[in-house]
Amino acid sequence: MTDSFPSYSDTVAALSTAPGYAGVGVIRMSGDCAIPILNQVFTPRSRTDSKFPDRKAVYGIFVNPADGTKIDDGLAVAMRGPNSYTGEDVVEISLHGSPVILDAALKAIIYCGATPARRGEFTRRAFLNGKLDLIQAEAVVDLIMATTPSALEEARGRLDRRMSSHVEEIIHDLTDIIAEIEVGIDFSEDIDLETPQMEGPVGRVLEKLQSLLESSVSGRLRREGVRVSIIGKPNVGKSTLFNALLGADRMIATPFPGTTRDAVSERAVVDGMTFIICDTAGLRDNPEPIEEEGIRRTRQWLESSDVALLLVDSSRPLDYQDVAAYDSCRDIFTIPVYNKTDLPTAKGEVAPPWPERPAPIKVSALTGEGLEMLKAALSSAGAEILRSSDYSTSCGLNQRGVLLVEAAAQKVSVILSAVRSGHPPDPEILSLELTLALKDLREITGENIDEMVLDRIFERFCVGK
Ligand SMILES: Nc1nc2c(ncn2[C@@H]2O[C@H](COP(=O)(O)OP(=O)(O)OP(=O)(O)O)[C@@H](O)[C@H]2O)c(=O)[nH]1
Ligand SMILES: [Mg+2]
Repeated sequence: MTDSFPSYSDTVAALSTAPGYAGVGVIRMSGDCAIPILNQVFTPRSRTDSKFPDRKAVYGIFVNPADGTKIDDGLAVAMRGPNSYTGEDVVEISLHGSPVILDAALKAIIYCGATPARRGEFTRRAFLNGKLDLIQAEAVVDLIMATTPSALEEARGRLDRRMSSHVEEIIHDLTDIIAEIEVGIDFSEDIDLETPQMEGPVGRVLEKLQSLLESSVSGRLRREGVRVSIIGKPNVGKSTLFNALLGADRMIATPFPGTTRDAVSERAVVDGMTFIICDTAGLRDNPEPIEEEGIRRTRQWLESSDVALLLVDSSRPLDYQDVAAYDSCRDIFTIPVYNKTDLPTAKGEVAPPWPERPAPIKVSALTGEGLEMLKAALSSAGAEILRSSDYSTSCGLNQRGVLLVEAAAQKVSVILSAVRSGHPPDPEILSLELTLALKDLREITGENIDEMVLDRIFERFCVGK
C-alpha cells in the first residue's frame, strides 16, 4: 500500500440493529477513519454541521461515493475517542430500516475502506482500550440476551461494575499480602515472618472468594433459570411429564422402558419464573451400553440441578429401583411425584423412602390432572431457592469466572491450612502460590488474557455489538 492510500483496515463497520425490515436501521463504524469515511458518504443538510460536531445528531443525505447517487436520508452522530463506546472514533448512522438501503450503505462504507466488523468487535475494542473490563464485556451480551426482567437486572449489575469491584477488592488484598511476604523475603535477616499475622488476611481473602462463589449461584439462577431434573426409573412417565410441563410434544414417550437415551433440556416459564427442565434417561441396573451413557449424563445433569422431580409410577408397586433413584437425589431439593394417577394405585413392595410431609404430588402426566399442583410446588421451590441464594441483591460471575475463582480459592485454602497447621511452607513458595491465585483472579477481569480465550468469549456476541 502506498502513502497516498492510507490503510483503513483498523476501521470496522457493521449493521448494529437486527437484520430485517424495521422503522430505522443503524450502521456503526469504529476506528481512526470512521469520521473521514463519514465525510465521504454523508452530506449534512446544514453547512454548520459540516464538521460533524461531537455527539450531535446531524441530518443529511447518504450518498454512494462511487457515483454520487443518493442512497437515503438520515441522521449521523460522530463520537470522538476516547469518549466513545470503543474508546476510538465512533460513528452511528441511522437510516430507514430497509435491508436494501442498509446493505447498499454498508457496501458504500466498505468501498471507502472500512472492514466488516467481526462478532462482538466493538465491545472487544472497548475491552482492549480499557473502557470495559472482561466481566463488563461479558455482561453486555447477557444484557442483550436476557429473557426475564430479573436476568436483565443481573446483567445490568455486572455492567455497572458491581461484580468487578468485588473481584478487584480481593486482587488488592492478595497483592498486599504478597507484598508483605516479599518484604519479609528481602529483609529476612531483619524481619521475622510471623505466620499468625498471615492467618487473618489469608483467611479473609478465602471468605471473600467463597462469598463470590455464593453470589454467583444466585447470579446464575437469575440469568439462566432454576435447573430442574426429572428423575426416575424407566417407563414411569418422565418424558410424558416433560412434554406436559412444556406444553409441547417435545420428547418421544413410549410403553417401552429405556426410550429416552439422552438428557434433553428446555426452558419453561412457570408462574413467571424461568426454569430449565431436563428430561433424563431412566435410572436402572444393568443398562445396555447406550443407556449406560444416558444414565451417566443423567447423573451429570443432576449434579448441577437445583431441583429434582423424583417420578414414580403409582400404578406399579414401589420397588428398590425407585428408592435408588431417590437416593441419587440426596443432595438436591427433591419433590417426589406420583404419576399415572388415572390408573388404579398399586401397593408398594417397599416403604416410601421420602418423608411423609410435605405429601408427594399426585399427577397424571397423560391427562394433565394434578399438573397445576405440581407447577405450584415447582414455583414455590424455585422461589425458596432464589431466596436462600440472596436473590434480591446479587449479581454473579459466569461459568468462566466461577472456575477461576474456584481455582484461586483452592490455592488460597491450601495455604491457609498450611499456615494454620503451624508448618507453613517457605515464604518463596507462599508468595509463588498466592501469585498464581492472583493470576487466576486477574484473568476474570481480563488482565493478561489469552487471545484464544477472547475469541471464544466474543464469539457469543452478535455482529454490530
Ligand atoms: N395411564 C398413564 N400412562 C402414562 C402416564 N404418563 C406416562 N404414561 C405412559 O407410560 C409410558 C412411558 O412413558 P414415558 O414418558 O416414555 O416414560 P419415561 O419415564 O420417559 O421412560 P424412559 O424414557 O424409558 O425412561 C408411555 O406409554 C406413556 O404413555 C400417565 O399419567 N398415565
Ligand atoms: Mg423418557
